Amino acid sequence: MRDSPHDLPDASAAQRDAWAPDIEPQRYRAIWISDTHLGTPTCQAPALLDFLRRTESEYLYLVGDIIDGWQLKRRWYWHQTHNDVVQKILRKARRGTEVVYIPGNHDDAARHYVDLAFGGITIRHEAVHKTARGLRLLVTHGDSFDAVVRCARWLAHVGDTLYGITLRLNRHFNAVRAHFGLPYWSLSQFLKHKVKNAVSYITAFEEAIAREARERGLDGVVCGHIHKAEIRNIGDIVYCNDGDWVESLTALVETTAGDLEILHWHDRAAAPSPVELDESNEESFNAHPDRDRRVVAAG
Ligand SMILES: [Mn+2]
Repeated sequence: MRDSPHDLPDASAAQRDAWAPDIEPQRYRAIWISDTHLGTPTCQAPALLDFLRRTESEYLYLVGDIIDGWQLKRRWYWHQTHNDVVQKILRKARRGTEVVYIPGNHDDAARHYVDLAFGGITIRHEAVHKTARGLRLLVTHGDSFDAVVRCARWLAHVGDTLYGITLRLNRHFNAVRAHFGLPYWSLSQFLKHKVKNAVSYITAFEEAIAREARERGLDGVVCGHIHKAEIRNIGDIVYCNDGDWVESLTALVETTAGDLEILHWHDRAAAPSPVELDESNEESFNAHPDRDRRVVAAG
């Protein structure tokens, strides 16, 4: 099966050919993606498109923060590749993939349409997925387990790099404080404390969501929200997070045999994207492992 070439106004003939090569997509039983944040320049839509073209599944779960309504309200951003992602998902639904959309906090407007279907995509508040091996997994975005620590993860990322800078800043800062007769105050200690809080926040989030699955008598949970892909056991519960498509480019999949895996699209030697991006979008280009990884706050 091949996709018809898209009408990309600025695509060369070679690029259009690259758009529709005979790629046999990898088949999975189920795929979970979340935190794609379409509608923001940080969304890595070309990589996501590449992923969607190279994979097929019986079930496709969109686990929230798919379209970033918060950002769009602030500033309108919609690249052609974002349309292509939406079209690709709609086409999958038409061709028989059961697509379930579970809104997150950034696309919470879609929660008004829970239990309705649009273009073959069903919107649900949450879902329970049963794997081929019989595991019953709660599927939820995860923001309801959030404890309002919005910038904590950002701090966790930049904490180390900032350390050197803060030490210098700190000296000047405390010189000023001393001038006004104030006691010494450590900025770096403050930041370190915040980083430690971020780590314990993530742990608390994971444990809270695992507890919920346990209380409902389920075997595991699939969520997103904190932009940290992972599969691990928390007690007797399988905790799965499908990651994000702004930084880590990850998806959770269930193989046809019923095993759960995380796919890292960064690590794929992906063919160059056929989509020509203009200068301003270059940063959000492609699943190339050499690219600098972007630091993005979870939310
Ligand atoms: Mn979220």
